[in-house]
Amino acid sequence: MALIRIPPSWQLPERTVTPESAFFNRRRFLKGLAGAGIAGAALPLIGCQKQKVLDQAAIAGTQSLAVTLNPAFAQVDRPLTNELVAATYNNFYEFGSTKTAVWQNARALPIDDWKVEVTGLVSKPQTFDLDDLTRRFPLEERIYRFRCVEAWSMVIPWVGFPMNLLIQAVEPTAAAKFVRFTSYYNPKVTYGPLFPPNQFLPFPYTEGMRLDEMANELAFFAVGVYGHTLPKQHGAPLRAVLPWKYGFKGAKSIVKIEFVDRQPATFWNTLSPSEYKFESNVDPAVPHPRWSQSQERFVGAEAEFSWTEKPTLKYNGYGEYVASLYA
Ligand SMILES: Nc1nc2c(c(=O)[nH]1)N[C@H]1C(S)=C(S)[C@@H](COP(=O)(O)O)O[C@H]1N2
Ligand SMILES: [Mo]
Repeated sequence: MALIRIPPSWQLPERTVTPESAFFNRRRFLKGLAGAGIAGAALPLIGCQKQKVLDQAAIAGTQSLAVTLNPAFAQVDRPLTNELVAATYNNFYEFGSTKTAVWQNARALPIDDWKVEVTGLVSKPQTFDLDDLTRRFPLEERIYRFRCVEAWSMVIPWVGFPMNLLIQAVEPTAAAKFVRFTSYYNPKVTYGPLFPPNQFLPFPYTEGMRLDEMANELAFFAVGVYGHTLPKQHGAPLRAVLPWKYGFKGAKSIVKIEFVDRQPATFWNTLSPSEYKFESNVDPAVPHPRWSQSQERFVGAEAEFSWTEKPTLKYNGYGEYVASLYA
């Protein structure tokens, strides 16, 4: 059992407040004027992160996966994030906007008998269950940098398979130019940052990318992390991992994958297009409208919530793989 100390919010410098959450809270405040009861009830979510004792409960229910580490992605220039820190500091707005509480709320996600529908402009549309995916596509482990648009970062060992294998299996037609991912959504389970009814946010969570980006070697579907199946808060049983893009591009708990001919509408881009671009490649030279992206807080090398400042790298350090996509 590890003891994790989350500094009270008054100990955090201003720049460490969580901007995606802040956006939600601001929005909740504005929209909440129309429904003051809901807004009032939700306000205690803000700034109540004190001390928290962590134990293996955060990764309970996962099953170990036998995998080999892909030598091309065997290490980065910094240590792995502590598993229990990663498992207790999550963005998954379907389960609230308090990062340290998502792992408990996400226990409600029903992941048995999961189905992923692959549809749209493909020659072989198919609905996969999890066994189909893991039997058909050999699993491998990859250690990737992870960079949230909020300027914190981690290093995570994912288990999964390259997205390109799925592309080959469903054979997109010549008309397919983009892909869109849709996350699980059921307002009875995924009540989101507002208490229901939640009519203001464009759920279900959707994300997307160009087809040639999806075919890039780095683009990855994760079914596991740290050598076992994904805990629910990380987006079980299947989530996207795109390490050269900001973390919000990696949709969690995917139920649908659609191949389309036009750039699809996506969750964050719909909410605030100037802040959350469709492309959203990590770039230290392009500030978010409300904060700089030149530095990041690398989180969790210790078994507690702590960070070290690091310079942000263009494409999150993956330029040799992806820069040619944007030439
Ligand atoms: N469905 C869904 N996917 C999501 C999110 C979300 O709120 N809902 N948050 C995104 C954001 S902002 C980040 S930083 C990562 C966080 O992944 P992690 O909690 O596994 O570290 O998930 C991304 N995928
Ligand atoms: Mo994020």
